[in-house]
Amino acid sequence: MAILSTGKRIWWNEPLHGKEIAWIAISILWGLVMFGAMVVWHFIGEQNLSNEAYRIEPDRFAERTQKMVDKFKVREEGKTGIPVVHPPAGSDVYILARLWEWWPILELEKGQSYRIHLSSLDWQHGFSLQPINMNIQVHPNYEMVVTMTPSQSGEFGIVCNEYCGVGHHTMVGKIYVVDKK
Ligand SMILES: [Cu+2]
Repeated sequence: MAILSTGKRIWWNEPLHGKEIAWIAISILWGLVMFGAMVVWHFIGEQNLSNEAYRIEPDRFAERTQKMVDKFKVREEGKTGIPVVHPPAGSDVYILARLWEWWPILELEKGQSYRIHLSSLDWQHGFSLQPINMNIQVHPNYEMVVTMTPSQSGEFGIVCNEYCGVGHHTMVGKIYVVDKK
């Protein structure tokens, strides 16, 4: 036995009910509102970054990071052996992500701008600057470039917020912001 009686089987020829048209209109309009909100929120929400992205080979990115470290290393972090780098204001600064570290540690000056380059040498990681909560996806073969101007001095943590394996929770980096020398 059919679910519908023979007379009602050609349901697509039935005229639309007024209420149905109203709901379709509401959902289309709401979709447009949400679409517009994405654009508006970029400007007033203070959440989305106006960052740039470029293709780059992991080896090339590692090379550039190493070059910066060799040039501007000022000390090592405690007994960890991780270099702390104090790059000149306005320069290109590199932080690489790999299993399981953010390398190197940066020392930036308050009120100065830096072009921060982020990329991964292995697989996807998530750059999350705390406690400001600035978040950027970090992928191998792409570099994200974002201009940062630290507005307060102190110690800032970088955590990985994309699960990247057994050492994920230990993937913690650091940025020092110091008063201008
Ligand atoms: Cu990670």
